[in-house]
Amino acid sequence: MNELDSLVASARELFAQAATPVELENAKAQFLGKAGKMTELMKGMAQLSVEEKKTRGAAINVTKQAIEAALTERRNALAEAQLQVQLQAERLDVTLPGRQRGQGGLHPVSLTLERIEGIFASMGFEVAEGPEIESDWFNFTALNTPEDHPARSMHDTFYVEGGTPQAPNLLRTHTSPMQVRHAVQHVKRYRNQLDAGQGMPEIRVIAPGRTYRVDSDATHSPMFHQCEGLWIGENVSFKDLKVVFTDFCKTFFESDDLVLRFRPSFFPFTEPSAEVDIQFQSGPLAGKWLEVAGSGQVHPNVVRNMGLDPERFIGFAFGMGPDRLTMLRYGVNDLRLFFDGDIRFLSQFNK
Ligand code: 2U9
Repeated sequence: MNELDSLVASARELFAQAATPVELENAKAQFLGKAGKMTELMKGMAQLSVEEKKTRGAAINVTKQAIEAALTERRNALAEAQLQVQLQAERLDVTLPGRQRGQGGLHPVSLTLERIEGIFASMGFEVAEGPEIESDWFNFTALNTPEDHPARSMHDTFYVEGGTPQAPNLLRTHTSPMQVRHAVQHVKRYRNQLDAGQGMPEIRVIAPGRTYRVDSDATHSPMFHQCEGLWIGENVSFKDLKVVFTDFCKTFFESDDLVLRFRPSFFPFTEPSAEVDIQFQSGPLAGKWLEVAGSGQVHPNVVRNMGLDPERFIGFAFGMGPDRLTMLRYGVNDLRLFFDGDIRFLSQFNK
């Protein structure tokens, strides 16, 4: 092998040993750089004759081209290797399942409210919804709540801006004010008929929604839900309330195997009043009396505040706590779980 061929061979070898583009460029300098082997060869031509220069020059050129070709080949090989490494590192598995958008669901208490509304709607009750900021009149006075009742103290109720200094607006402490609003509207609509000595369709309405009281522990939240019901007509009796409420409980808890008990109680807006307890005859809650609602005959003053004559119209009302009904139905023992917003808890109700 002549001197030029071995130069090409050693260039190939050095280029092959270069593991990175930087090492390769350093190796290149040894051959093609200003102080490299090729420059040295060119300088060596100075003493040659014109004829010798021609053949030697052509041979050197071939050598140079061979070295350049070897360099290009190695550059490409290194670039390709680097690309492979990068591709491997950034590899995407396009066969993986895509990221799904989370599917939302209803809050357990909303599920309960929907159930309650559905059951009462099937018994001819309308659903009335309205303001959570109420006036003193609709929340207390119209409902026969005396000036000195503890519920009216700053200690028990959240007062807000608006209203009058003597009777500021507040976050409603029950949904009954909505039923007063509904009843007033109803009576207004049939006023002429009533004044002409004719009747009016019965008022049958439930008011579900958020209510607020200054209270917070394992069984009380400052925001809680209520669903109150009202039934007013000329011929409604406690018997009707018992039938409706018993039917409701059986449908709600999906069991015919339960009994109700009406226990005397007191509310300013009803007289007489009763707490409603239920007892399951079978299943995990069997035997215990569970308080599920309050009820009573609407107080004559409240009937009057709706614009009706209490001598002619009689009404029955009930109120229940959907939060507590949800706890009973699903066996949840801490009310706060419903309002902490922990998705691990809440998602269990939408399976
Ligand atoms: C009008 C007149 C009377 C609704 C009633 C109750 C008894 C009652 C509680 C249930 C659980 C409140 O959230 S709770 O603690 N409610 O005990 N509610 S009678 O009486 C009315 C409603 C509207 C016009």
